[in-house]
Amino acid sequence: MLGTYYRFLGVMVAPVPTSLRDQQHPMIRDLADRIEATWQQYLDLSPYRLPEDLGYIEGRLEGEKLTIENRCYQTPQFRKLHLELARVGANLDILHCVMFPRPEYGLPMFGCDLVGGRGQISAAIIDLSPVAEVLPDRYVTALDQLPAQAFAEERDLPGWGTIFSPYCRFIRPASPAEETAFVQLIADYLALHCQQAIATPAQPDQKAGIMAGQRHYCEQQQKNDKTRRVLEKAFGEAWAERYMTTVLFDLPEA
Ligand code: BLA
Repeated sequence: MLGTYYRFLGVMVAPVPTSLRDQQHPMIRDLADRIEATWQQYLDLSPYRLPEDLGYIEGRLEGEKLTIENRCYQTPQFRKLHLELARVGANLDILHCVMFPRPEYGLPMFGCDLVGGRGQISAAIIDLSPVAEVLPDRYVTALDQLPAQAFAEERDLPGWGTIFSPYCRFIRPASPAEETAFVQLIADYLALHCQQAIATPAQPDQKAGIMAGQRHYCEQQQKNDKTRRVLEKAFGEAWAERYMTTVLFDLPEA
């Protein structure tokens, strides 16, 4: 997380901390800033402890350095807010974000992923995914009120993507203007979700069904071979399995 130490008046001085995001694709940097600002605007954040060794991680993928930086919070409505930035050498830039509601709250799963390399974002995905058959009515009403957005290159969802809602958008941005528009779209989904979440009462009697829905969401996401491959090549199979099941898509505790 820290840059290299430098010498000042003959003593070694700790550098100003730099964040990985300052080196990443501008779309990733902008979205990371928007996500954190929106969380702070609407939610009552407190720290969330990741397993000791999994906050900041470095590995090697085909001779290139893989760096992962995690930011996690919890709130009264969410057991975990997870924002992850990752970079492989200068070739692969990733933003991954998932908001896990507490099992007393019948809220959908907010998830987004930006994947890019060599100056181009190849995959940009956003969804509010239901943990029941369909999204709550008030989400449908609010999502229908967002301005319609067209993008030149819509991408097809993979086979495991049955968890996504009809409001899921998966694109390859065709221009900087589309990158900006997609960041705005994600920010709109996020603000809508935070507003809904803080207005939603807890439903302790629905806990079992909500947990089953979250478990299904996580199990499907764990089938994303593209994510798994990147992690396996840098850290090995067992580590990738542990990371995918304890940090990226951990199941709610019974
Ligand atoms: C795709 N995810 C990808 C790709 C890579 C990663 C390399 C392929 C990019 C492309 O096809 O252009 C890698 N993503 C990662 C890694 C991490 C990550 C290493 O988050 C974390 C360390 N993925 C998510 C979430 C969603 C998601 C929350 O983490 C959706 C809400 C979706 N990523 C997603 C989808 C694809 C993808 C749908 C395309 C998969 C495919 O086409 O097979």
